[in-house]
Amino acid sequence: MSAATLQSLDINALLGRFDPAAGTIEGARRTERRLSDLAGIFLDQAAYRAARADGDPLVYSVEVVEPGTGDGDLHYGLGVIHPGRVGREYFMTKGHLHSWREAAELYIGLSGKGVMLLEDEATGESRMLPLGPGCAVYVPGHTGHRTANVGETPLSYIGIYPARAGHDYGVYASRNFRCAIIDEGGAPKLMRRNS
Ligand code: S6P
Ligand code: ZN
Repeated sequence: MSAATLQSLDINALLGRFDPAAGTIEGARRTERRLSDLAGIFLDQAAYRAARADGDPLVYSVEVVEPGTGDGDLHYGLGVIHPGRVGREYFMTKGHLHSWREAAELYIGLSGKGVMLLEDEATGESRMLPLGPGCAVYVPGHTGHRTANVGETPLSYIGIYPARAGHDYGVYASRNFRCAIIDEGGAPKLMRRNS
């Protein structure tokens, strides 16, 4: 695959018009994740079953722009996580590592109140960082990342990553992150899982 050049990209690839409230970017590819897509990631399984009995709400959406596929190209996505809880955990993303493990990513908070859970793949060391207006989070390579909405309004953010990063969901589908983010007295807290 050859890298994108100024001549080969049309205006829709060069100019991204986005709406952080709607979670849309003109011409972007959209993915939606509902509560039913997140089975098994929450600590409190009874609370998950109770929430599912009530329906299947939209938990988050991502709209992705992929202008080029060369090694030096960038992709970016606009994510919106809706407010909600399952037990003491917040609505959150599935979370992933990049298939090309070296790939870093920059998250820029646009609205709402969020946190990111970062997990070093080699050591398992976990950190929780704030994400919201005025906060950017740098996710280094070899680092699993998950985002949670810890507020009462939609959390929107943009994530920018190398075009060749790819998404590896397999690791956390089989063993989940080592830590969970739970609501403790109205504030998010990082807590080690037992399993
Ligand atoms: C992509 C970037 C984000 C996520 C989004 C949803 O590298 O990290 O756009 O795709 O936050 O999370 P997930 O884990 O479902 O892809
Ligand atoms: Zn990522």
